[in-house]
Amino acid sequence: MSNRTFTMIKPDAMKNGHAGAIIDRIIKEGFKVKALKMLKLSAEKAGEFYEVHKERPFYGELVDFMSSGPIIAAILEKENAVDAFRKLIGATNPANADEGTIRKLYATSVGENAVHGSDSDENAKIEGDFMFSGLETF
Ligand code: FUP
Repeated sequence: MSNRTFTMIKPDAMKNGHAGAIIDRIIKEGFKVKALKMLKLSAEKAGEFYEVHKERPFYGELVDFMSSGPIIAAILEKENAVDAFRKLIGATNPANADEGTIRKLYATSVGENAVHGSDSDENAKIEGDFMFSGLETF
């Protein structure tokens, strides 16, 4: 089990002014920040990031949304990081997310759901390497 995961604060949460509260919550939950930056994905880069969803009906909207404004990307460290972080963010659809989770508190809809969290150790590594160079990772 790896102790790292990868997250993005998505354009809806950025636009709605929740980035500070989300980062504060993540740190208070015991995650250590190992990389962090604000950036805007091009449609091409967003498409590449979500390549696994290419055949899904929401792919076009997802790519448009994720390239619609700045995001904050981060690599986080904690014991059992992938599972612990997915528990903290809650279900993909905020309507189904548990009370107190980040998506319940800050997400807009299933498509605009405030934060990303890797779904496996393998993807955490792939996604972290996609967004950060070795010089930016601690
Ligand atoms: P999650 O792992 O919780 O981020 O969810 P998925 O990997 O299943 O989905 C990735 C992203 O696709 C979601 F964050 C938002 C988008 N999505 C939709 O827009 N509609 C859906 O029905 C499912 C996912």
